[in-house]
Amino acid sequence: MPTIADSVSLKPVIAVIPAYNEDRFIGSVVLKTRHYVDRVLVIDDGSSDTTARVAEEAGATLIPHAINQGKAQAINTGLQRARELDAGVVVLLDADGQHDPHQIPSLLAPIERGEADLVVGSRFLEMHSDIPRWRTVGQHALTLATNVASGVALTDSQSGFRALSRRALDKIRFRPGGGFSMESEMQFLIQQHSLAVQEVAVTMTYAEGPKRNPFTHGLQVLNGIITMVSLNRPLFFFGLAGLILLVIGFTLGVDVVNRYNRYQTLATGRALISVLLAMIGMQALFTGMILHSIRAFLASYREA
Ligand SMILES: Nc1nc2c(ncn2[C@@H]2O[C@H](COP(=O)(O)OP(=O)(O)OP(=O)(O)O)[C@@H](O)[C@H]2O)c(=O)[nH]1
Ligand SMILES: [Mg+2]
Repeated sequence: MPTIADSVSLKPVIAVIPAYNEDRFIGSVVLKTRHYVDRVLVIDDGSSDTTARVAEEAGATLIPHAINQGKAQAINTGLQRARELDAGVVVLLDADGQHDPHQIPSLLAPIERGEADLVVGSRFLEMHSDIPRWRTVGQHALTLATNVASGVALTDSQSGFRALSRRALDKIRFRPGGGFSMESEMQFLIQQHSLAVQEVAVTMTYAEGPKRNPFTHGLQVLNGIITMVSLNRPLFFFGLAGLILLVIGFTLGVDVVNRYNRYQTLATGRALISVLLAMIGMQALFTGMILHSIRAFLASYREA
C-alpha cells in the first residue's frame, strides 16, 4: 500500500522514536507515524512495562537497550541504525503522544525543497498549543540560554519533534550522558557543522501533567548547556564572564581612587572587592584563552 512518504524524494524516510515506559501511547504513535514514513524505529530504553511488545505489534522495528541509557543515547542508537539503513531523511518524535504524526509532512517539506538540513517543530511560532503558562516560562528561559550559548536562534529549543536531512544525519551524534539536554546540544552541532536550520509551527498536547519535576528537569538541561558551552565555545563562556568581572572590578577600583582623592580615606571594603573581581576576571579570561587554544590544537591534530 503506498504511503504518503512515497511523495518524498529523499527516501527512505525513517522515524526514530525513543521510548521509556510508554506502553499507553506507543501503539497509536507508531500506527499514525507509519502513514507518513517508510520505517519506524522504536528504541526501547530498558522499559519495565510492555512498551517493546506494543511497539512491535504496531509495526515498529524494535531496538532494545538492555538497561536505561537516557534519551540522548537512545537517539544516538536510532540515528546509527538509520545510517545503516541508508535513510534519506529522519524524523524524531516522542513516544508519549505529545507530537502529532499528522504534522510530519510539514516537517519534511523544507528538506524536500532542499532548504534545510534540520527542521524543528516549534510550539511558539504560532500559539496553537495549549501549554500551561508556567511551563512556557521555563521553556522560554531554556531557549534564551541555548540561543545565547550556541549562537543559533530558535523559538523553541526544547522541541523533540524534528526532521534531519541525510547531511545532518551524518553529522549529528550526541555526547554520552547528554540525557535531556540533547535538543540544546543539537543547536551547538548546527553551529559547529554549519547546518541550515528552519522552524515550522507545530502543536503539542499537554493533556497530562509533567512526568518529571520540571524544576530539576530544567536544571539538568541548563547544566548540559553550561557543559556544552564550555566545551564548544570556551573563549565566549569564560572570556565574556571574565571580561564582565574585570570591567566591574576596574569600575569599582576607579571609584575607590576617586573617593580617596576627594576624602583622603581608603574605602577598604570596595578596594578589596575590586581587586578580587579583577583577579577572578583575569583568571577566567586566561582560562578561556587556554581552553580555546587547546581546542584549536586538538582540532588541527584531528584534521592532520
Ligand atoms: N530512551 C529514552 N527515552 C526516554 C527516557 N525518558 C523519556 N524518554 C522518552 O523521551 C521522550 C520525551 O520524554 P518526556 O518524559 O515526555 O519529556 P518531556 O516531553 O520533555 O516532558 P513531559 O512534558 O513531562 O512529557 C518520550 O518519548 C519518552 O518516552 C529515557 O530515559 N530513555
Ligand atoms: Mg513528553
